[in-house]
Amino acid sequence: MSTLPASPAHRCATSPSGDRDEGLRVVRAACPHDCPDTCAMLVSVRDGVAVQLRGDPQHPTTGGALCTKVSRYLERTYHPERVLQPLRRIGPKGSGQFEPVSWDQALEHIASRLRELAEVDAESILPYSYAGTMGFVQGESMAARFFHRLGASLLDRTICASAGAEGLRQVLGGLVGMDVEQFAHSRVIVIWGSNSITSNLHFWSLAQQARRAGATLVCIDPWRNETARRCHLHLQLRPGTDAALAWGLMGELVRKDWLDHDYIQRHILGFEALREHALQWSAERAAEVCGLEPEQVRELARLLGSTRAAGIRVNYGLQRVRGGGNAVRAIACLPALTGAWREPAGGLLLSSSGHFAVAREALERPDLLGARRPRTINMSTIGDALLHPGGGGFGPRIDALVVYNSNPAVVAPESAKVLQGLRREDLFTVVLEHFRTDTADHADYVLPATTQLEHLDVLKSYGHRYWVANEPAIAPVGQARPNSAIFRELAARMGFDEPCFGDSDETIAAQALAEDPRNAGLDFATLRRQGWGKLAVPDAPFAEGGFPTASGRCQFVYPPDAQAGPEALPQVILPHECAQTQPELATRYPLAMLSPPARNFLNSSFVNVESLRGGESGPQLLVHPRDAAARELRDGQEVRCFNDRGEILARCRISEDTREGQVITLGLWWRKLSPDGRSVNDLTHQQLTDLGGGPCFYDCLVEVRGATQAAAGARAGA
Ligand SMILES: Nc1nc2c(c(=O)[nH]1)N[C@H]1C(S)=C(S)[C@@H](COP(=O)(O)OP(=O)(O)OC[C@H]3O[C@@H](n4cnc5c(=O)[nH]c(N)nc54)[C@H](O)[C@@H]3O)O[C@H]1N2
Ligand SMILES: Nc1nc2c(c(=O)[nH]1)N[C@H]1C(S)=C(S)[C@@H](COP(=O)(O)OP(=O)(O)OC[C@H]3O[C@@H](n4cnc5c(=O)[nH]c(N)nc54)[C@H](O)[C@@H]3O)O[C@H]1N2
Ligand SMILES: [Mo]
Repeated sequence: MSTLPASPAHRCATSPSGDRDEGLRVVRAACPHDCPDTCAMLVSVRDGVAVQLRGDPQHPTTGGALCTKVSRYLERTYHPERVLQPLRRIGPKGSGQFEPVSWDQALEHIASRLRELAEVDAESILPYSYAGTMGFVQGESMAARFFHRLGASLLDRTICASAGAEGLRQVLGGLVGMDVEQFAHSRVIVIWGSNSITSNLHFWSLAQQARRAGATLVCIDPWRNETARRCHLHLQLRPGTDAALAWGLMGELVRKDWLDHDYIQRHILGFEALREHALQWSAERAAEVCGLEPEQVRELARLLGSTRAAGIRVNYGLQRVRGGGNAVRAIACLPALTGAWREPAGGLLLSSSGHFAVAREALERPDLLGARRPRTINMSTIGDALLHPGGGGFGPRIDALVVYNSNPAVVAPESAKVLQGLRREDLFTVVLEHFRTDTADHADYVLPATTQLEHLDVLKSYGHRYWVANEPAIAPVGQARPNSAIFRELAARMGFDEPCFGDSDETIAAQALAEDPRNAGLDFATLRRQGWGKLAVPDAPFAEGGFPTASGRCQFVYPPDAQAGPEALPQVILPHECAQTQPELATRYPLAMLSPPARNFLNSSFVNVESLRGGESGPQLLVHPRDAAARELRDGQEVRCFNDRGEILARCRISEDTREGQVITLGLWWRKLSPDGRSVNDLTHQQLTDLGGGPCFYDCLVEVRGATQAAAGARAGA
């Protein structure tokens, strides 16, 4: 048992060696990163310096273990390249030339520029943020209040999950599903569109427990990644064909009558329409679309149809293609057909975030807009929005961009346009950051932000059911300030005098937890003491139906209408870029490119941590042996991967882990830390998903050539 007393900061503690250490303080923290695991952490502090960081052994899903990257969080916090004071641009846009200025000068100038713009039209100002930290205090609270009060354009935060979220909402009613801890008891686990060992490590530990107890593990992924290699079955389908696979499985379940008729009758809307349509999907037809063997489809249907405790772990990897929203819809129908929801260890989990009762209105204060209804700009098309004279179609041009918790110069699709936008000399850009990222290099002002060890916060999770509190462990490094403090200070300088702009971080953290039975009576004071607390949500939330949809049923059809026809069912929508939908493009660019997360990075975070960057050894491109042979590529050789939008250089890795006709490159390398100064989103496009307006990162055609061959070709052509 832990010897931690129940207070936020413990005056003395047991040192790692086990001795009582009077100078050591252990502080409860939460991993802030955009990851389903949201680990509870313990930080040891001596003389004001954080000396050790570890997973909380008491927290059930963290289980005392952190991933490789977050166990290097001290290296990141004390990194010699942290931005330690406010910086003002002195060179051309994007040159990364800055001079230090005082906080007072920086904030005064920023406030006066924003005031000037707001006097003409506040919608010319755009916040740009995502999940650099998932905390409510340093995320959308004081910042949201500030932009609402200002009347700035609203940002649609679509860059990661909006297609899947909308798909799931249509079927289940929200981001709800299995308790991840129950996967330990599943008999069949299907890992669908996720490299769990990389991106959901603590779920993988639970899947391992299940496997040791005899469970069958199945992976559905176009890449034979490290997770797929460790599963019993791997269905290595063509990217963007998941909906067809789900229909093939439904066809089998219906034909073989592996259905829970009682559950269907009581808790499903639209079964008749689905049944008829499913009968048109033979295993052969699905296999043909997906590039699989029919027997693989039948085998998986048999597993799902014969196992109640079958848990499907879907992750966001499969919804970054045109049909991503409908793919999630189709998959989400499966556990209702077989009655798997009756079991705590059966059903599906994409995200647990909808189980948390969050007081969003109290945090974000949309009421500060008053009667104003500013336009909304989709963050996934920021490149077009910055370049459009009407800021993306309607309203004024974007004249000011305030970036926090995000790195759009690397993470947003079609970088050439994003960079061209960021390089506009008439765009006023403020970036709140820990580091001089590629985005920060384009700022007029860079403001130094605190890391998780330096500020207070409270977090929910999208992978488990615990609220987690984060206590500051150390004083801010250099002159860094929390995002919340920066927006509070800007609000004061703008003359915003509503009382909510005076709320302290403690007050905001307390506001985050809504009064709601799901929060199990938890409040921030309790969380601070305990570190974390679990929601009161049933182990098997839909054992008796009760889906949070309009109809209260699991909705196979949308909009929900008992008479709906096939058009209301989940659709099979092929990628924007593939041989079927764009045959001409596919003759020039025949290879589908995937760019999923690298194990040692978190999107573009941690790329500048040397010990982690070393582990990834430069941008690599996985090429199938037959594709390599056709292009006379050698393993280890430098290659150009390109299309009409751009090109990147990478080291060729010839491997059967990818499909023929498909190349894979991992992670989001900083441009300035890549040998060629480029990044993979130079190649991706800004077309959106079927639902939710999400980006299509894994729906992208390219061609590959040896780097030297290409140069020779260019000379010959000249
Ligand atoms: N180490 C690490 N952990 C991370 C992240 C990271 O960058 N690094 N990112 C975090 C973030 S932001 C998120 S959103 C989460 C989830 O992150 P996700 O981006 O969902 O990451 P993965 O779960 O690894 O899913 C990617 C997998 O989807 C597969 N895939 C690609 N296209 C398709 C397809 O069409 N169909 C199917 N079935 N599979 C496909 C890829 O081959 C890859 O194996 O993870 C988080 N965790
Ligand atoms: N090609 C391709 N592109 C992708 C993906 C892909 O798989 N392939 N994945 C997509 C996905 S799933 C996502 S979620 C997005 C992620 O996109 P982003 O949310 O932009 O994620 P990061 O790259 O981690 O950048 C977060 C930045 O926030 C900063 N930060 C962290 N904490 C704080 C803080 O407290 N205050 C301030 N001011 N800054 C902070 C970090 O230093 C970091 O630079 O990228 C997307 N882009
Ligand atoms: Mo994400």
